[in-house]
Amino acid sequence: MKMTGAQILCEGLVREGVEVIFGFPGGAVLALYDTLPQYPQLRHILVRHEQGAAHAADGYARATGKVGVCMATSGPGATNLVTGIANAYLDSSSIVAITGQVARAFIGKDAFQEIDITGITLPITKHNYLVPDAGSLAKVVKEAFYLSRTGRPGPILIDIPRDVQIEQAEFHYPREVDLPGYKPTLEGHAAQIKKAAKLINEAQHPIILAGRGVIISGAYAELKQLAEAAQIPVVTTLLGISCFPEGHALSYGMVGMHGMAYANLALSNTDLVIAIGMRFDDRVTGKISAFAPYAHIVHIDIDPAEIGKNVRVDVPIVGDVKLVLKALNKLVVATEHAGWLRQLEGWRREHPSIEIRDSASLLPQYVVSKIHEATKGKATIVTGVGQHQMWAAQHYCYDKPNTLISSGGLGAMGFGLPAAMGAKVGRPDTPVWLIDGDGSLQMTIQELATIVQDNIAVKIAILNNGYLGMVRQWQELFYQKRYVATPISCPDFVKIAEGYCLPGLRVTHKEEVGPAIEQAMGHQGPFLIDFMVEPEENVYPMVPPGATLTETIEAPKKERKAISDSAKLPVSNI
Ligand SMILES: Cc1ncc(C[n+]2csc(CCOP(=O)(O)OP(=O)(O)O)c2C)c(N)n1
Ligand SMILES: [Mg+2]
Repeated sequence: MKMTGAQILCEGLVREGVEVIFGFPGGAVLALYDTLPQYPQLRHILVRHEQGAAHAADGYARATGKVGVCMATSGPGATNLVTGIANAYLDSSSIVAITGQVARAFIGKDAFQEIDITGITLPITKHNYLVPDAGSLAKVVKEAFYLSRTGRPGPILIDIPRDVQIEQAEFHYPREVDLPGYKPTLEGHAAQIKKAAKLINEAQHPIILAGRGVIISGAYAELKQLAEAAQIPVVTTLLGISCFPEGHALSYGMVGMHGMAYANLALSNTDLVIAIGMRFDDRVTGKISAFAPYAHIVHIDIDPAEIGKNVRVDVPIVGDVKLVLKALNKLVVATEHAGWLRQLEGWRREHPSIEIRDSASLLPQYVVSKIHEATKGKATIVTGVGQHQMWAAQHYCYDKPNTLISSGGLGAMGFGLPAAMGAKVGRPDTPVWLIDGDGSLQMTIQELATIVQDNIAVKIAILNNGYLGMVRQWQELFYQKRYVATPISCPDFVKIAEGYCLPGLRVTHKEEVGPAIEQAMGHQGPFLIDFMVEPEENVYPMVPPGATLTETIEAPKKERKAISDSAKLPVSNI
């Protein structure tokens, strides 16, 4: 049967199980938009900026485990997607971005709104396509979705010239993909798994360091089985949070720059790191040469490129985390590590790390803990980037699988609101709370209009400190309090909410926190609360950039003191 390119695309999307497209129209996608009403199964959500479309697709993908889809016109529409695509790339999120392109005859002529978006996104996509003709489109769509969700997930971009969208071609949707060069290894190598099991069975002080790969592969039960059988403590990366219940006796929380001091100590004293679905980001390792100095390292990851990239690995196992753990669990013998666990408990008592200090003022940590209390830990939490992101990671107890959605690798301010919108669309029956910063929210605040137009019931908690707080914290600690360009004004967020037609509240006192959260939860639609928190609160613990994980700065007991001037200057970017 003959169809237009636009119809072929839509048929493919339907066959791939797509239910929602986050998009924004323009000249080069007019034919696509004109075709959409023929496919009522495809819900289109009109964002207010294409960056929002990409982050929303990303949030949706992380919340559902499906592929998120975003769509934009050529030129500025396509370039506006770039941050969102990069974000999905660094956090291994499966999105397909569809862009319009100028007609084939105009490519290379600097035509109106012509941009080489496949060139631009080459380093930030798992793969991308410039579709040469309508006859190729079905195969491209099939491949794009397959590539995006299999192996190490990632973003795929499909750039479709506007004349291809109206060109007619015979429609055959392939049953299978034919990609001889792409065969992700799923089953781990048996001999390597055996070696890992031997190390695990012999270790005295082992630790599991789990990342988002556990969540992507859905290996919650297998991870729990391994930890419980051999009584191995579990620590996670930021994106690994919620891959293992934080209320579990073997859970020791997040590691790294703002990780728990006791977890960092455990990592620095272990004799075996079992790294699962994580990539040894510098925010996790601290000074790389001093990372886990006494340990053998087993590294399980689906992407062979991650093995040995940042740290030396003794036993690499390339494969899908769930399948590898299944095989590994058969070889691990039940053990007790009573002495080691006692040691960890001792460290936890000595370095409580996330105690909220007694204060009459409105502390951001307190707000997060109250959101946890009110939602009984059942919400999906989405964050912006900054101090509030770290407080959201530290002070909400993530007991349920896959309940934190945050921008890890790229650390993209502006991720929060659109990602929360995508997460809520993907999980309509789960409360979704956005914990955002006053700076971060201002980057994509226009998506308030989208959540109102589509009644996407995101609850928004702004931890409003009047600062680009995380940068201010670095200026306080490493630049002698020279607050250059970090005090930031904001609009009256409650009035802004009113302007966008959603209810909003301002909270300035501790006592108002609980009732305000209850009010937001009792409301059917989206709701915004502007929490005016302590302006110069810092995130602790903190491992200064370039320092080892044992050089943690902890929250000062009485007065806050900056670390000495001789401390290393930051070597990496915030
Ligand atoms: C797009 C982008 N620009 C700049 C930064 C650098 N940066 C990291 S955190 C931060 C401050 C965030 O401020 P806010 O959203 O108010 O959060 P807070 O730290 O105050 O909680 C900045 C500017 C970034 N991560 N992303
Ligand atoms: Mg702020």
